[in-house]
Amino acid sequence: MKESLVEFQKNAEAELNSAGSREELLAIRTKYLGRKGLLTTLLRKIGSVSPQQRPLVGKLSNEIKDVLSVKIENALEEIAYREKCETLLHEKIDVTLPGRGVSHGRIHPIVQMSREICEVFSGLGFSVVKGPEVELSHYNFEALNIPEGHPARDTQDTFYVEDNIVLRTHTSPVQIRIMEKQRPPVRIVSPGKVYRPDSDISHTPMFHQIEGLLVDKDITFGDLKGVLTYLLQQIFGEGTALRFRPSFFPFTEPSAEIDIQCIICGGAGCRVCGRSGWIEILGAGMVDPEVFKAVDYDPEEISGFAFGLGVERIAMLKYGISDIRLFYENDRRFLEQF
Ligand code: 2NL
Repeated sequence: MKESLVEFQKNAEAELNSAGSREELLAIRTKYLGRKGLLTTLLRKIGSVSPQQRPLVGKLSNEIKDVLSVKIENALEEIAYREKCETLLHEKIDVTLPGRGVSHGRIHPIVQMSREICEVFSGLGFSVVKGPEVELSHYNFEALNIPEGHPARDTQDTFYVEDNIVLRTHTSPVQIRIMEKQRPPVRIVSPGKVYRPDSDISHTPMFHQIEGLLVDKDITFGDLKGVLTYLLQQIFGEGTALRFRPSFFPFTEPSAEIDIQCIICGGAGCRVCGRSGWIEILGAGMVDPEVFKAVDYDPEEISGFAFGLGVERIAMLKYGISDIRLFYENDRRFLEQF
């Protein structure tokens, strides 16, 4: 029995020494030490050993089992170590390579332009006010002296949500809502998105508008002229020449359109200004008494001026952009210039 065990150990070690892979080592462990392995088979014959010898044989078999287990364990670890070295040798990481870089967003040029304009008015004591984009037609039309049947209310010019609910076509309704709640003096500008069913190189169905309103005792057309001249000189430069032309809006009387001297050709005449040398930039006027009556202000006691401008239009002129759609294509090569 003892000889069989020694022989068993010798065979197992010989196989172990020539084993090169993890699979071979595992197979050897199963073959020699497994539950149905050779050692188990050998020990079944312990019955034939004399009772005095049995403990010695038992001890020897345990020692052999331990020695073999440790050798297999060590050989497995050795293989794992070699594999790891191999991996590290091939999977080199170059820690000196530059990183991927974190790109950051920026404020959209239209929002930048809108903030720049609002800041001019904040400096003059105006408050910046916001309101809903889905609006009752009362605030978008009636209160602004645009009665039912007026062409501006046509479905050609307005997005209707329901019979009496529209996407606002200007930000004036925000100002009507403020006047309803607040007595004069009122000094506000209302920036925001507005909607009209238009689409070409100078119109998008959504665009940004800023309207302004100043109401107090004794406000005159001279105040309008002074404030808007100051605005345009802040935005386009001190020397910018302006032209005030008579015009018409249902909500102002008298009304004016304001042109700046063409900043592309300096007034000589070009494609941008239609050879006239002037570019329309603002609409404005003295608030119509009908509008004051709609918000319960007394037109005999107070007066005011109001104006409206398109932010995209101003940004296009200021930065020489010929197609409004560039603002809405999200091409980073365009946006990153601002
Ligand atoms: C334009 C013309 C304008 C107004 C907007 C206004 C607002 C109230 C009362 C009276 Cl609450 N008027 N806004 C006045 C004149 C012109 O906009 O061409 N916008 C792009």
